Amino acid sequence: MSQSLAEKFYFYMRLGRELEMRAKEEYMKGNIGGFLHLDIGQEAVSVGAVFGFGKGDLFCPYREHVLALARGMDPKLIMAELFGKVTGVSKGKGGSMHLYEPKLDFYGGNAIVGAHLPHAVGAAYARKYMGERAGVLAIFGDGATNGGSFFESINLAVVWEVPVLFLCENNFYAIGTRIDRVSAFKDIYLKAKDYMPAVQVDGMDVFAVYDAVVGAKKYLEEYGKPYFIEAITYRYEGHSMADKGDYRSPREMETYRKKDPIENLKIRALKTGWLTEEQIRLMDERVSQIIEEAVEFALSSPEPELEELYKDIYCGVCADVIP
Ligand SMILES: Cc1ncc(C[n+]2csc(CCOP(=O)(O)OP(=O)(O)O)c2C)c(N)n1
Repeated sequence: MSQSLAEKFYFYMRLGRELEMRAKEEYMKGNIGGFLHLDIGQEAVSVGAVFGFGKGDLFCPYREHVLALARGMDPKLIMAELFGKVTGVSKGKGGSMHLYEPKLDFYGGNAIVGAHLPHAVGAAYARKYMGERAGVLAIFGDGATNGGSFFESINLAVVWEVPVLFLCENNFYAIGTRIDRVSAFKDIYLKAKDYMPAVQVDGMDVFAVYDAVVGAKKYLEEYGKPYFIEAITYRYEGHSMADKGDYRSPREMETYRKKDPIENLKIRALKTGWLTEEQIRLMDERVSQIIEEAVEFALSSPEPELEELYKDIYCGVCADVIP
């Protein structure tokens, strides 16, 4: 069991990191525009959470590339979306913050901090109303827990008794603002613990995240009520491409780089015999090839036509009023 999980975790974390390193490069070349928020350093949370949760609706923040990959989104469709090409998963009109695919129960990519939390509670309510037992996973940053929509959502999830797993990626910063300047609690799970079961895990350890999420999912299924996990993690890059992230001390950054989720999984997997050097080499090669193909696909895809500007904005009757 641990062996196959280690293989899957390593592959997806590596794929995520490689996709984002390449996206950073392509951004600097001018092939990607708009916002680009990288998950580099935080991959264990994204991968551990998505695989631990299994089936169910997923509501994500704008730092969602690795979450989408782990959910099964094609890297080509992700890369093309970042490039703003018509072949992208959101037809090139959403970009990095708006990867969206209902067929994968993947409901964004949301740009407004905390705005997807009420959506997650609403989706869980709808599932319950229709007699389904599926849970909903809502992922957000520590900064989001200072906003009203966070408290409204955890409150309503308790009142309505709906199975939402609230998963906070605590990387200690909301853009350049450090957590202790804006949050009453540095341990974010304390904000939720009077509402629902709430735990804190090491978000740099993919197995720890996975185990916690598997446990939480069982709780959702058994009791049909919400649950809260805080994963302690760290982003290596700035908040987005517009930010160097140099408000953090070199010592702090070094401390977390030593906890690198991919390197540490590799060391552990080699030591326990879950993976061999050769298996890792083959996976690294395969990842490079997939990313290369994704970039070629994005580069050779066309841009959306001008008429596309007015499509997919309104649905139903409202669509008629658009020229
Ligand atoms: C409602 C709202 N307020 C402000 C912003 C601007 N903004 C974008 S990201 C961000 C920081 C969010 O930090 P956090 O929730 O910790 O997530 P992280 O970026 O660390 O993953 C802010 C304030 C926004 N997008 N939406």
